[in-house]
Amino acid sequence: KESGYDAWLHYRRNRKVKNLPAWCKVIVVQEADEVLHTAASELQHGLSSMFGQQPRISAVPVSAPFIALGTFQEHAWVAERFSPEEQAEVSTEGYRIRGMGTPNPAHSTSHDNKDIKGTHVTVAGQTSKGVLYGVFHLLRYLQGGLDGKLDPTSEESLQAPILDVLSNPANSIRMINHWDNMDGSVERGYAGASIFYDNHAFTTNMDRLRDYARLLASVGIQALSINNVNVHHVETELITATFLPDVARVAAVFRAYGIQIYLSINYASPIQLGGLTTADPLDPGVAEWWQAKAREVYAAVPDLGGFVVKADSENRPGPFSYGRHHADGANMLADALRPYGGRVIWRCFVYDCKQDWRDRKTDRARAAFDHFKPLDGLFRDNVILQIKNGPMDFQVREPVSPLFGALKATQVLLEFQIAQEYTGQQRHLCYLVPQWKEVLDFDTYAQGKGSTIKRIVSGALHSKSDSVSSRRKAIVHVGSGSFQEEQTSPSPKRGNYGIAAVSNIGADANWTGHLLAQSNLYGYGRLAWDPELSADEIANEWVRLTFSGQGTEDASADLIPAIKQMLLDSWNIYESYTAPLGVGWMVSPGHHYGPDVDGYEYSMWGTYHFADCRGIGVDRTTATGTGYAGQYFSPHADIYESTDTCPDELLLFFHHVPYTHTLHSGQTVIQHIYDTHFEGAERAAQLKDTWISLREQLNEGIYEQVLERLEHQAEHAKEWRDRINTYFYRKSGIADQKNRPIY
Ligand code: GCW
Repeated sequence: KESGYDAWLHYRRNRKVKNLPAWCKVIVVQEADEVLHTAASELQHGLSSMFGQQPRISAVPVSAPFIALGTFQEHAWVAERFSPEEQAEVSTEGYRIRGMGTPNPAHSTSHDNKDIKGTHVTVAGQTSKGVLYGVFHLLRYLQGGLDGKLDPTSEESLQAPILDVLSNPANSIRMINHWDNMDGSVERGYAGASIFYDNHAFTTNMDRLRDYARLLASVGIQALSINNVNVHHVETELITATFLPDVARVAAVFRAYGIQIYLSINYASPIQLGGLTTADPLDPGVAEWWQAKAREVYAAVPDLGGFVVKADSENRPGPFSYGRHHADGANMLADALRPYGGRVIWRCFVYDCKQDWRDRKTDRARAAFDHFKPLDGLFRDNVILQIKNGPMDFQVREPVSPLFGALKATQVLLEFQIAQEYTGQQRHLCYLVPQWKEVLDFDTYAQGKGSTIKRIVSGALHSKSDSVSSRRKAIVHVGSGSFQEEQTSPSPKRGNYGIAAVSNIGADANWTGHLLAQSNLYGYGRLAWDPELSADEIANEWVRLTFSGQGTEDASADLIPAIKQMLLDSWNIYESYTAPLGVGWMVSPGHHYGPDVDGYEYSMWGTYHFADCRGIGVDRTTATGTGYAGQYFSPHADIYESTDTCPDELLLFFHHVPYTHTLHSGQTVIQHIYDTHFEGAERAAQLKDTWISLREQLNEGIYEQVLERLEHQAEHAKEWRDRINTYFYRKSGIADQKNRPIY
C-alpha cells in the first residue's frame, strides 16, 4: 500500500525499458559545490530507481557516454556545449539541457566535439541552482511527466535523446510561507502537525525536512519562511541564542537544495527581548537594537533571506502604535538587514478587525489600498510588500487586489494560499491553479493594456519605469506632523519581485492530508516558475508524475485523463455549492469550515453579505457604495461599477441586488443560487463516483485515502446545498422553479 509520501518524486521502475540508457551510466560533475552535489545525487537516485541500475558519479569526463552537470563558468566541458549567445540567454536560476542524440558520431551537430563518441546529455546553468532545476526537469521527462521529444517508454528514444531545453524562471522570488507554531500546531494547517516543531522545540527529524526540501526544489521553490506570521511569545525568541543554532541547522538542510530560509518576526521584539519600553521605528535605540540583532542573526545564518513581518494586522503590534506609518517600520528593519543582503517582506494584510457591523461605511476590501497606496515609492530597495491576491482573504472567488496596479515604485510579492482555508480545508477537492491563473492573467491597465498581474509581480512592468526614482525623492509625511526627506534609493530590482504562498503541508504521511491536494503545491511551484503554463498542462504533468506506472500499464491510459478532469472541474464545483456570486464567507466562525450563512454577519471582521428579504450583496460602487470599485483603473472601475457590466461571478461582491435581478446568464439571482447548489452537490457526488470507477487502476492505499475524503465531500456538499438554499428560500420567500426539496 502506498501512502503518497513520495508525491511526484517516486521514480517508479520503468517497466518498458530493461537497462539504464548508456548516457545515464556516468554522471560527470567537476565542481565541488553543495547544490551540484545535491543535483547529482538526486539524479543518481532517480535513475537507479527508474532503471534498476545505479549510475556512477565522476569528477572527470570519461570516454564513454555520460551526462554532465555544471555551470558555464566553472565546467569547461559544459561551457563548450553552448555558444556564448546560448549561455547569455540563461538567467541566474535558469538552465539549458542538451541531449546529443548521436549514436553515430558522423551525425554530429555543430556543438559536438570530435572527441565525443556516442550520446551525451548536458544540464547547464549560470549557477548550481539552475543546474539543480534542470536535473529535476530531466527527471520529469524521464518519468513521463512532460510532453516532448523524449519518450520514456521507448528504448530507442531513451538511447539517443533529442533534447534541447531552455528554461528561465519568470519570478526571482518563489516562496512558501509556513504558518507553523513552535508548539507543533499549524495555523490553518489541514495536514497534521508541523514538520518543523514539536512541543516548543525544533524537530529532530531532519530526514523529513530534507524530503520536503526535495519536493520544493523539484518545482523551483527557493525561499521558505519557517514560522507563522503571527509570531507568539516563544516564536519571538527564534532570533535569539536560544533557537538560532536550530535555525542554522534547518537552514543547512534547505541550503543544500538551493532554498533560502526567512523568519517571521514580532514587531515588538525590542520590548519582549530587549527590555526596551518602545518599538517606535524612529526611536534611535530601537533601530540600534535591531542592528545588533541583525548582526547576531546573520552570524548564525549568514545567508538568511530576511524577515517576514505582519504588523498592525489582526492584533499584531506595529508602527501604528507609535503614530508611524508602515514605511517607517519597514525601512528601519531594512536598514538593519542591508549590510547582510537581507530583505524585509512586509505584509499588506492590514485592516480594521474591530469594526462595528452597524458601520456601513468602513469596507475591509478597501483597506490594503488605502493604507499602502499613499506610501508608494517610500520603501527601501530591500523592502518588498506582500499582497494577498484578493482584497479580502483567500475566498473561493474575489476580484484581484487593486493594490497591485496602484503601486508603481514599490517592489511586490503576490501572496496566494495553497492551504485551502476557505476552499474545503483539504477535505474537499479544490485544484486552485485555475484560480491563480485568472489572477496572474488579470490586466490591471496600470500602464495601459497588457499591465497584467504576472508582469507586475515578476517586476517586468515596473522595474523599467521612470516614475520610480522621481517618486523616491518625494517629501513624506511621517507620524504626527513631522516631515522627513527620503533618500533617493536605486530603482526596484527584478530580484526583489515574485510570488509567495501559504503552505498546505504537514506531518501527515502524504504531506497534504488529501492526496490530490498535492497538485496545488506542485502547481504553485510550476506556476511561480512559469505563469504561462496552463492549468491543464500543470494538472497533466502532476497526474502523470503521480499516477503513471501505479496500476497495470494499460489501465493507466484512462486513469490519467479522468483524474486530470476531476482536478480541473473541482474549483468550479466547490464554488457552486458554497457562497454564491463572489459574496464570500458564510462559513463557521473561527475554524472557517462548513456552512454558516450568518456566521460572520454580526461580527467585527468586516465580512458581510447584507442579505435581507429583498436582496443580497455589498454595494462597493463609487456612486452609492463604499467606493471600492473606484480603486481600479479604467476599464475595470467602470466594469465593476455597473450591474450591466459586472461579471456574474463577482456581482454580489460589488452590488446589492434584489433576488429577482437577472444575471447575464439569463437566470435570476435566486434561481442561480438554487441551481448551482443542486448541481454542485451532484457534481461533488460524481467526483466520488469517478474515483470509484478507477479503483482497479489505483494502488489500494491511495484509493482508500482519497475515497474517504471524496465521500466526506459529497455528504458535506449536501449540507452546504441545503443550508444555503433553505436560508435564501426563507429570506426571499421565492420558490425553486424546479420544485426540488428545500427545507
Ligand atoms: O485569513 C486569515 C487567517 C489567519 C491568518 C491571516 C493572515 C496567519 O484566518 O489565520 O493569520 O489571515 O493572513 O495573516
